[in-house]
Amino acid sequence: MIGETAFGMQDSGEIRINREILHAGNSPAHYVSTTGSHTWPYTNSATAATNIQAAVDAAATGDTVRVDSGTYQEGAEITIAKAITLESRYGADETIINGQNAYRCLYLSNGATVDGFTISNGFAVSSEFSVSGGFAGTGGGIHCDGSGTVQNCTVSENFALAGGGIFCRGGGTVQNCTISGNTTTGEGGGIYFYYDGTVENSIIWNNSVDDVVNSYNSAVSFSRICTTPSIGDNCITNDPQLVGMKLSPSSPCIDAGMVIEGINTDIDGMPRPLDGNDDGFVATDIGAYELVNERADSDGDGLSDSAEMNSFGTSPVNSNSDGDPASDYEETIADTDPLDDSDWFRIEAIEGTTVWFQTSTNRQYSLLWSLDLNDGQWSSVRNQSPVMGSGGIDSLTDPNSDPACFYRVEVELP
Ligand SMILES: [Ca+2]
Ligand SMILES: [Ca+2]
Ligand SMILES: [Ca+2]
Ligand SMILES: [Ca+2]
Repeated sequence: MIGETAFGMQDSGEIRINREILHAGNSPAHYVSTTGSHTWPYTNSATAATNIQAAVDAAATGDTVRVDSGTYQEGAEITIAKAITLESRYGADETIINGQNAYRCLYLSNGATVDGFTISNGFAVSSEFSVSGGFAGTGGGIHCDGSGTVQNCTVSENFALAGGGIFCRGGGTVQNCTISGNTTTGEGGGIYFYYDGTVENSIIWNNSVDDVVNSYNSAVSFSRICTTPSIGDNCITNDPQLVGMKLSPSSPCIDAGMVIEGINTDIDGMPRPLDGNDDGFVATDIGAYELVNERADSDGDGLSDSAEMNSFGTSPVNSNSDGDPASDYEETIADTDPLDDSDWFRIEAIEGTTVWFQTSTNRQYSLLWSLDLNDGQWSSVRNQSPVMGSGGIDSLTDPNSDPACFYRVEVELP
């Protein structure tokens, strides 16, 4: 077979086309799913790649690779050597990159970002240089080579000759991560910096033989870290009281962290910051997880954070989740949909002394009247008891047509 390339005519019995190095047109997102059809360029859930590396290879600078829940064991380290974002769709608890105790989990360079994964069982022991160019025996979980950002990840049970969890060589940024239970036989059980790097709002605790090594005391910025011994500004050296990788309610990391621009959820997609110690002030927790305090009402709308997330599905950091004229609290009282901006309790029409309004079968309604809107005095209409809603448009009529007045409908639990 004869073909022409930039180097002239070539004669070969075989032509190989590696399309995976080409960008797939206008496809800013590429998908990964264990149940995908693995159809290049993996631009939706149905055609998703079944391994992360394939979708990374199909992505171009600025693209995002979105990964469905699952455990990804790809038989070799995942190399991301371009400025793309690899993110989990449903949080780190459900999205695991597992090195099978045989190879490093992730290699990052050239501005790659990883967001929302559990990184575990990575293994880096070779004294050789790896295929990707980095030191092969460093960073059992993740190796950042010159750059790379790791956000909202837990890094645990990884092993390397240096930097058991993470190794940063000449750069690398770690934000809102919890790094615990990693091991090295050298230095930097949790994380090892070899010149330059940044760590913010992260827990690095209970790694062996140590947590953090900043070799040559180079220009690494540490802010709001929980580790020991103390390093950087506002370091917490007390036990973070981890339960698994989450915080216990008495952890010193609760409300002790910093807001990082562009990150407004925790590792599980929980909005942050929340008021974790119920002192009336919201603040980010250190580490990957934001703790929900059973009593706290972070947005001050009258509903507790836990009730909003577990019962109503409303935002614990927004007093009016759907932006309609009624607050989350008012909608729960009126039994309207707090996530539908076309649904809130209101008077639909008034004809004479009859008032029309949308009702719920779980609420009762009564008619109030006032002679003067300015004095704010409202009274129940005489000779009328509250009525249960029908679920449709209902009405209440004031049998007293005199004197002329204003009306209001009150809704309450029966
Ligand atoms: Ca908090
Ligand atoms: Ca609330
Ligand atoms: Ca709310
Ligand atoms: Ca609504």
